[in-house]
Amino acid sequence: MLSQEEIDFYHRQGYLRVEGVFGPAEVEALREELDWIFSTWADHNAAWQGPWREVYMDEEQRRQAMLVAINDLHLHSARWQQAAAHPRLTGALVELLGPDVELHHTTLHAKPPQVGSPFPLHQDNAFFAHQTPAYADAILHLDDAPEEAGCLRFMAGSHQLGPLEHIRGQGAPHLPTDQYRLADTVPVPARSGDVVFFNLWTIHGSDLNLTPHWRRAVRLGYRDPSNSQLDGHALGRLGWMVKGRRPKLETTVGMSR
Ligand SMILES: O=C(O)CCC(=O)C(=O)O
Repeated sequence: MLSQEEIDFYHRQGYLRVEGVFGPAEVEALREELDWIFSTWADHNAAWQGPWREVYMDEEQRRQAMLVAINDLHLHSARWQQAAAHPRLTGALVELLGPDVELHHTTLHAKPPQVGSPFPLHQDNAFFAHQTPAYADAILHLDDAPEEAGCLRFMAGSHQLGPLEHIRGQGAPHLPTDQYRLADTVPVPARSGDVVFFNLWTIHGSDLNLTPHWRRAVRLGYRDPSNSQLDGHALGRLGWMVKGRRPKLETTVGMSR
C-alpha cells in the first residue's frame, strides 16, 4: 500500500498524506451517512474554547467560530464502522504500526463555511495518553481541504519530543501559544478521499475555514494493541481489531471478561 519512502517519511516527520485511499463513490456514501449523523447525534456547538482563541482569531471571528463534532460515530452507524476497516486504510496502518491493529476511537470534526473554528497546537496524547507512540491517527477527508479551508498543519518531526506538558483547565488542552506557533507549522492540504496519518505525539493544529465550503473530516485512531492506554478518551474500553490479533496481556485480560 505504501512505498518505503512514504513509510520513512512518516517515521521521520511524524505525518503522511496518502492520496485517494477512499474512492469517490465511497466518499459520497460516507457523506450521506454524515448528513444523518449531523441531524441526529452531532454537537453543533463544539468549537474548542480557551485563551488560545485570542491569538488565533480576532473578536468577530471568535464570536462566529463554529464546529460540528461527535465522538465514536462508528458506534452509531454501520457504514462508518465498515469504513474503519477499509482494506486500503488498514493496509497502510499495518505498514505504519505492525501486523496487529486495534481501532481506538473515531471523531468527526466538521468546519462550517467561512466560520469553521481553528484548533490550537497540541498533541493528541493530551486527549488519550498511551505508553508508547505506537498509535496513528488517520484523518479521512470528506471534502477538499485547501490551506484556506483550515487544513491540518504539523510541526515536522515534533513526535520525537515525546509527550509534552499541555495547558489544562482552560478549555481544551493546548500548548503555550508563545512557544508553539501555527506560523511554524507545515500545511498539509488534502483532497476528498485522502487520508492524513500522524503519530500520537506529533504537534498539530489548524486554522479557520475561510472558504464558502464545508471542511468535513473524520479522525480514526488506531493503535498496536499492546500499547496500553494511560488516560483520556475511551480509557478502559477494548477496541475492535481491524487487523491481526490481540496479544494476551495483563493490562487487557480483565477488560475481556
Ligand atoms: O480537524 C482539524 O483541523 C484538527 C483536528 C485535530 O487537531 C485533531 O483531530 O486532533
